[in-house]
Amino acid sequence: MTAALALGAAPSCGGTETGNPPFAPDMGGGGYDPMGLSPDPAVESALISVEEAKLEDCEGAQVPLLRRAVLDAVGGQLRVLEPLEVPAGLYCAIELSIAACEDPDRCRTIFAPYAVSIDGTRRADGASIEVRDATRFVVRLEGSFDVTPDAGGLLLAVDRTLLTSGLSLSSIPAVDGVVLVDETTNADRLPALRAGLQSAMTLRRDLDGDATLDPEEIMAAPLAQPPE
Ligand SMILES: [Ca+2]
Repeated sequence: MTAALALGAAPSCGGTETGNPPFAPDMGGGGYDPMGLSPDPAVESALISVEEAKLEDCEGAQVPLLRRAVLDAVGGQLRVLEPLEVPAGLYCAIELSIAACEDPDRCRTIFAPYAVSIDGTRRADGASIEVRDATRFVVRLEGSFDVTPDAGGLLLAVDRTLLTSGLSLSSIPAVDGVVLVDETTNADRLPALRAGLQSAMTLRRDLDGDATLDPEEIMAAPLAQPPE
């Protein structure tokens, strides 16, 4: 009993600060291209629909952070329909359930019929790229980060050069000028899309509190990143 209490009080697993009321953290997001790199295909639209995000404390307990959000990795915006309150404290992971928002009553203000929807242009021949994934999957990011009213907001960041890098889009013949990847066409490429999104995402600190991803926030070390 004593040992368990001592473990629970260890600084690396501080958990929640008792006595502080739960609060809804400020959330934002966006996409970026690492310096000197440009994605091929050129990404013109990338919408990622987050059905639910959960924070995980350093003992593995999860608390819901938000529901029904859309991350626009080109427009540089995270729209959250349902922000939730969480206990202030130290957290060690964030899990995102990526899924289409299908309930018209609850999702009418966001257009997100797919879990992931990417439009772009293939540089070699100018073919239009359309990637549509309707299957639910989970993205997990791990790190050690404070979520408190004073620590600053959280940003979901997407490296756009990694989004489609595993799909081998250059090897798919265009049909009427379009390269389509969805549940019925070139569906064997969709697992690589899900792996690509997992590798492309990080959790960042919103240093200036404007809910958008700024260059200095990309230069700073991420709060949480894909597990090794
Ligand atoms: Ca910012």
